[in-house]
Amino acid sequence: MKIGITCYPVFGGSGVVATELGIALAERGHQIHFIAYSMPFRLGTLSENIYYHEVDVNTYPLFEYPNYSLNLTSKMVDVAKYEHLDILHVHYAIPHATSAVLAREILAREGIKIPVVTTLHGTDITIVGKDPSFSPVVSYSINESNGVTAVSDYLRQETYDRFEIVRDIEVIPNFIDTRRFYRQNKQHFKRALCPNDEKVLVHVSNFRPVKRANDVIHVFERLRSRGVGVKMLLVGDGPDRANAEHLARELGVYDDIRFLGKQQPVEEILSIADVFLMPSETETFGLAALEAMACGVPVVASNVGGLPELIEEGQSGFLCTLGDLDAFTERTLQIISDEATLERMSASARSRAENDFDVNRVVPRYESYYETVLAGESARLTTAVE
Ligand code: GMT
Repeated sequence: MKIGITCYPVFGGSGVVATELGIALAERGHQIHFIAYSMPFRLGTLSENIYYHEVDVNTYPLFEYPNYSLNLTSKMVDVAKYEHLDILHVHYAIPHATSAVLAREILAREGIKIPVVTTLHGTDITIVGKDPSFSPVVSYSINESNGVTAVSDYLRQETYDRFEIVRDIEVIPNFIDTRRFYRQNKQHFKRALCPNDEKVLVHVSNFRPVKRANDVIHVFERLRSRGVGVKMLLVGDGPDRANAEHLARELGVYDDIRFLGKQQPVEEILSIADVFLMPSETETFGLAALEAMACGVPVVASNVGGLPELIEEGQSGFLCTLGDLDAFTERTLQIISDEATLERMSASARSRAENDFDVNRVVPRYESYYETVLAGESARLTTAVE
């Protein structure tokens, strides 16, 4: 198949999933055309079967605000027509699904048929979608797509609850390349960071308020004040990073925390971690947690959103009440204070990633969904789903 993929190419879970999907589909023999405003950051070098088409966000003086959505639509029309695409797969409802639906209608006038598959990732529904003025556009773009997928049961239900949806939504979870994400031997790195054999806590996020980065600092401080030998690595950057650094200084734990900023490859850092902390207010899936699990790192996370679909309580990690810092501290301690527990949970985390979320198990589900959509069999319901 010739597949056009559009995503936000910068740091962020939806861009990562879209890029990894394109790479995996290309390896399986499909021709992939990324259509985005910059090269997706996980793409690395282009290879056979992978093409990149840049969307120019023009700056003509009359347009005080750049017309990203229309520039994207125009590029989709162009690429679909001249590269003879079979399908457009967009990640994120607005504006990507909206642009794709418009491109499909424009192409239809020229006798070119191209179905649109939209994958919902979460913040397009749970955060952006909260602005009521976007609601009709989001509903329209979902309803008018030829196929729609969501990354968890939770997100599927949220979409039905928040919007006027009159079509089916297929759940296809996120996935991980377990050949790339595995526990590597990074003992030299571990020894340099932990001269006294301390345990290592890791948090990876974009430091937006929804990630509750300050909770991670509080948990660390509580462990330190109980005399537990721990260090912490914080990976990523965003609006709350400065707050978190400030809090760490205020609580007197800054010297035992490393703020590493945006890092590639994250799997090397995860390879020396003992526990991954994800105290988020919501997560539709929690891709960063899955990356940690594939590297054999148990996760202590909030019991919210799609996280219970990923983390099996007491096996690959623990789920705590949102904001319950005592629970987060106790559960982390439970894992790191007993070698047998740590080893057992580390092995369970890896198995969970391999057995249920490996790229080779999940990507074929996208392929068969494309076939369903191309055959015109994805259902458009006649009434809204409750
Ligand atoms: O994590 C983010 O805030 C970025 C965001 C995105 O849309 O790029 O991530 C969402 O999609 C990821 C990929 O499907 C999910 O793994 C994240 O859980 C989800 N984030 C939230 O729901 C907050």
